Amino acid sequence: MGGFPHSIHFTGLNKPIRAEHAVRNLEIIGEIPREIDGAFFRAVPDPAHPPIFEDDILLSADGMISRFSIHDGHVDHDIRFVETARFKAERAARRALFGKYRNPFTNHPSVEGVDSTVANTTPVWHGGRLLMTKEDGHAYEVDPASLATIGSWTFNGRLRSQTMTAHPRLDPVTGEMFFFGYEANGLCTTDIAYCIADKSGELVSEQWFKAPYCASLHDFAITENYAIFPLFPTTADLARLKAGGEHWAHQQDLESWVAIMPRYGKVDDVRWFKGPKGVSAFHLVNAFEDGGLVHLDHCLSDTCAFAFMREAGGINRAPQDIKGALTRWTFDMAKPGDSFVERPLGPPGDLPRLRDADQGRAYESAWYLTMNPQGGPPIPGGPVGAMFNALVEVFPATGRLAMLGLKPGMGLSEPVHVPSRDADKAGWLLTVVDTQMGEDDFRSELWVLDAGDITRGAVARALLPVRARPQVHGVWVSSAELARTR
Ligand code: V55
Ligand code: FE
Repeated sequence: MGGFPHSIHFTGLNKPIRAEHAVRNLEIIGEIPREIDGAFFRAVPDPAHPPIFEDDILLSADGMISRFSIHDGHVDHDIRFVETARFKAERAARRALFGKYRNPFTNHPSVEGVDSTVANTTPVWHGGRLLMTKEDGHAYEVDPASLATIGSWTFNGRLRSQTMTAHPRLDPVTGEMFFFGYEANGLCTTDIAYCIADKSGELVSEQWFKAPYCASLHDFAITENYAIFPLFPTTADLARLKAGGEHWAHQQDLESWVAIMPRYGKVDDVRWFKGPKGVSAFHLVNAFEDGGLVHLDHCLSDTCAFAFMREAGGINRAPQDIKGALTRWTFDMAKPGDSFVERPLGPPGDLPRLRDADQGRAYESAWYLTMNPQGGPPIPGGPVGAMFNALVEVFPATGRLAMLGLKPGMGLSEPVHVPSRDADKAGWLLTVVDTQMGEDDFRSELWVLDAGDITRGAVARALLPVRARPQVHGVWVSSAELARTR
């Protein structure tokens, strides 16, 4: 085939850009607070080549690493492809060689055995290394200064799991990184690897356990004493893959499960709790302990957010008919049994951001993206095809909500939090905001918000001279931390 498909995954804000660039001194409106000093790294999927299949999706696009460097009120932007083995093979051939999303049976025979991950989901900073992750494979290490790709990161060859999540959890007190890999023993296997890296980045623990089915295990959570793995019934099937089908199909009639184990304990001590049928969450805000209770706060929906996963499961549901809420599941660890209590905490949404220091602890507030009732129809773009147009701060203990709703024709991406030097101050949020100017014409800006009062809107904006494609996740790394690069 010739060019890019005309589907939502390749048009509008999702129209491929594919250009690596370095822009110095972005035009600034307002004043960037001087205490913001560091780098905002973002994972931006962008397909380097037109796909083999017309129905290809954004989740398959090659990872690009974007960086806003902020010093003394100035902002620079750089973006480069992560040069994965897959990217290099396709670049040499000047065409796509990998087929459908995570289906190796649809790949060109010339790439058999070539690492297929696209490293397009989350930039992770740990142990002085910058990693670009994707849950279907190993992370790629990237040089945080040049953004050059260093190579596949397997913890010095020690990680046995064939995969690593894009959502590790970093303990703010111990500096450890807790993470997992699912399909750890290969395609469609039910093995989950639960791993811990110490604060220097060395793998110190890897244990495997079995899941009741091969679930799309996108995120997990830690508390001071537990590791928590929620399994939602979006499942993989080898026969379907061999027949050229989708990796994932959502199963509306299958139970969800939550595995909870002592975070430094043995996987044999996993306790399984049975949850509602057919529900789905990709992102967890946080988990924490409250006496003998464990609370898990997450972005829950009554079905899967991705249309292609619903359709593969025979579910016909319009996006506007999907119901959800920011939801708390509470587990009483002192009681036997496999049940738990559910209550809503906030409006439906996704892409939550917690202060790093609150990870695994009781927290006062967190932020996530939602829809502004006054924001008009969402602008097309992003992995699910529609951009969020409001940011909310939720205070679970009081139920208070603060909202920044964008105007019609605007959308925003997951924010990062920049702590203030003054511990009493709330710090700042950084988020990329896109505004539709014409049919295929968008303007992209980096907004700086006051984390103590998001309703004020941007306190400063840095204007990109070219449109940006939607990011997935991002991370803030201060200059002090970057000085610890290995
Ligand atoms: C997600 C994102 C992915 C993926 C699977 O946000 C799930 C959910 C950007 O890639 O491959
Ligand atoms: Fe994610």
